[in-house]
Amino acid sequence: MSVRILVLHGPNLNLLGKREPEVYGRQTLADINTALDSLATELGVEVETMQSNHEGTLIDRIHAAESDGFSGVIINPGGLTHTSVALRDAISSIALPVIEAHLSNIHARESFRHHSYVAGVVIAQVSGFGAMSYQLALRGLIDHLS
Ligand code: CA2
Repeated sequence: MSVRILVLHGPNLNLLGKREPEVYGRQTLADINTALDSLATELGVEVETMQSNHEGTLIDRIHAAESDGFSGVIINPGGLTHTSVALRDAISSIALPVIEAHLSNIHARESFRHHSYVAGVVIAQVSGFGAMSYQLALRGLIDHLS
């Protein structure tokens, strides 16, 4: 059975490509997911993607990730990055490696985006490469697992 990676997109990321293209680019979430699928095939792994605007739904998926058969998780927590102790606790409660991905460079934006609650409990943060942040996160996670 091949390695399976769970990719979680947090609140408002369903709006990608439809609003604020100057900040987040023109690619839609569907475009990002399709590109991730292609890279996964190239790397010989499987990805499952999921977007939710609800903190609890994301936390439930994180809790279940290991029993659902995933080997690792990539998450863009969206605005929850800067607010959610609960999301951090969920990530820290699982044994799987987790990578934090951001489209924009959160450290070059407003000061309230400079702090990430999850950064201390993930194996790496990829920030600022646009849609490619997810691709780099997948490559890094697969390298980490092998
Ligand atoms: O750069 C990222 O990936 C972020 O996680 C995106 C979040 C933001 O709160 C973080 O600071 C950085 C925002 C996601 C909302 O995306 C939108 C896309 C289009 C239009 C409006 C929001």
